[in-house]
Amino acid sequence: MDRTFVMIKPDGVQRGLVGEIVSRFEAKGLKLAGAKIEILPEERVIEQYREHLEKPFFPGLKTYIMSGPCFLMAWEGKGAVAVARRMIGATNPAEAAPGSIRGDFALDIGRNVIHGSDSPESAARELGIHFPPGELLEYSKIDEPVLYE
Ligand code: IDP
Ligand code: MG
Repeated sequence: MDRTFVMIKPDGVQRGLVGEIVSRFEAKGLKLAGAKIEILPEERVIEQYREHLEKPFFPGLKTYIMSGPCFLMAWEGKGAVAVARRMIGATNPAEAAPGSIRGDFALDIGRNVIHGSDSPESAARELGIHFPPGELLEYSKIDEPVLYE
């Protein structure tokens, strides 16, 4: 099964959106393999966003991500990476489709509530940054026989 890394950013945590967002992924049928609330240290923010280090928005992005607790999750299921990205919506919430998380809960590209890995390779890399070996669980869930063909 595919796994993806999803993180509710500090604005989402402060705005009380953790339960709503977890609910959406659960209702979709994805399985939670790991979750924790954490204030990220600088090294892990830099690792997470290494492709953006030279971008003009990076200093602001780093300050934003470290401004308070994030809620980190590993979600598992068929096509989990692409499915989660679609549920999260476009990077700029002003353009994100209604029904997506960013489309429903945000307005500003610099405060877009949530992160999701953009490919299976990024997912493996990002899960490795934030969840040490052994922290992600493997278990069966009672809905699996009716969820999948
Ligand atoms: P993504 O989160 O949809 O994958 P990326 O282009 O990878 O989008 O950008 C990573 C994060 O950097 C965004 O989610 C957003 O928080 C921030 N970001 C991207 N572009 C801008 C910008 O133009 N201004 C401010 N923040 C930005
Ligand atoms: Mg990205």
